[in-house]
Amino acid sequence: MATSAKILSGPVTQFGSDVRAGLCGTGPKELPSKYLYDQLGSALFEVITLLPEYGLTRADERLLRRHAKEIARLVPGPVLVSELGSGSGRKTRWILSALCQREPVSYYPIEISRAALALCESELGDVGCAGIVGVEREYLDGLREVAALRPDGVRLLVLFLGSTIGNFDSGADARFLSEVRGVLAPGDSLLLGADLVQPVERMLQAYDDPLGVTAAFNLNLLGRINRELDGAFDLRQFEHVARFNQATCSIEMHLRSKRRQVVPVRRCGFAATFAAGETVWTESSHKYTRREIAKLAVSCGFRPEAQWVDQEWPFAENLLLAV
Ligand code: AVI
Repeated sequence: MATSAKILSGPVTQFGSDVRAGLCGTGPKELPSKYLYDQLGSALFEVITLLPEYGLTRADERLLRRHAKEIARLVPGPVLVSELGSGSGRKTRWILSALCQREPVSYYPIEISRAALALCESELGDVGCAGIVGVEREYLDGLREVAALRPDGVRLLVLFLGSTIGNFDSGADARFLSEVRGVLAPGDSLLLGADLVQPVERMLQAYDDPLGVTAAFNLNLLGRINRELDGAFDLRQFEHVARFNQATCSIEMHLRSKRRQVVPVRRCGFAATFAAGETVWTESSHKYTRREIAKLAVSCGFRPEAQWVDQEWPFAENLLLAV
């Protein structure tokens, strides 16, 4: 079938138009990494966090558990806590519990997925003194709403954990942190988790595990196109590729076409043509240096207050004060 073949099409969603733009342009093919997280993708990501090769999430949680009291001491109260991307809420309990020992705290997780918010509310329901209000919004819209709700004299503590900051394109991390800073007032804080650079082989193993869970997580994006956009991807005709990009200091995930193929995406009314060996870039995961995080924070209007680094897996928890 030629690329221009006419195919029955229905109403096109944002997902549909992003898929068309990513697969039909003249340049290298790419798909936004946020689409990796449908229900199946989110479940696969939860499994990734349990893999022996992927130490990032465990390091994040260890740091929060070990230093929660100190973090609570460094964030003067009264405080309202908001989290960008709550995930399962498992890591957040340590911080909330520590803060709640001082005074009652309200917690506003911000997520575009209602299912994730529900999971987080049930995970943290027993923390006790924390009132939990899920905010089903994009990060910045949600944060603006939460900031507008804060009573006089109450500071905001924003949690951005798990090194999601590393999934922004190069330069977009700084733009995003500057926008977060723009919503905050001087004296508010941001707790930022960031994965650090380590030997390339170890980083590659974390994104190309022998069990194939990360491969399934990546390939599921094509499965999602099949399910939601009536695509005709044969997942066995693509393979997961993880590579280290030295220039951007990122691990990249790609999907490589095993042969030349033309794949209709019927609901969007197009077909994508792949050459043998051609790749679709699906995610970048930037790895930071400790100093880079401090420089980034300062350039975005924060003062680095404290940094904790895990002993087993190079990961940094950073407490940043809005100045
Ligand atoms: C969510 N994010 C920080 C993960 C990461 O490590 O970049 C997503 C992920 N992709 C593959 N494995 C995990």
